[in-house]
Amino acid sequence: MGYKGRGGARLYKREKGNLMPKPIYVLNGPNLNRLGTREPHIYGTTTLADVEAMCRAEAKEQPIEFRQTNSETQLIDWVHEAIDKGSGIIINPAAYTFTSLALFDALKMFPGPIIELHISNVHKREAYYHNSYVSKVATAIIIGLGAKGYPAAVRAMRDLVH
Ligand code: DHK
Repeated sequence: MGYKGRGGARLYKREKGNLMPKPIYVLNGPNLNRLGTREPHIYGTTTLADVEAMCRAEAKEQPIEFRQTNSETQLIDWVHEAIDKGSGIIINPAAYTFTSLALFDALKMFPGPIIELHISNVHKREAYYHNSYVSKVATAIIIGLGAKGYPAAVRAMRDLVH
């Protein structure tokens, strides 16, 4: 078994008598719905729908919940949902990474592995992108691999939750 910290035993749910892996939650924050046309020199031209397809292909039989919101409240509510129904969280909180103590507090309650993801290398960018609240609770961080960071995160998370 991979991930032993934070109570890894919460990875499966019983469905019709069978043990089914709980889904990995892939959560995306504000403005990522504009991926593909949003500042392509920074974020590339891959759309969020393309990213979802790449994640589902990499996940294979592992169920995933792939979501995006511009709302901080909605993002926190999905973290709460994952606490009860998920095995792992991959999260690109976008700008909320650097502003939201509330999101940080929500993620602190998650008993499974958390991978923080950023498409761009935020450490090569403006200083207001340098202090991540989420990094303080993340198991691992993937930064600067572009859209390809997402399937890489799914591959890593599959190892952590199996
Ligand atoms: C996306 C954003 O929207 C920015 O606020 C972050 C992140 C960087 C990304 O690179 O995926 O700072």
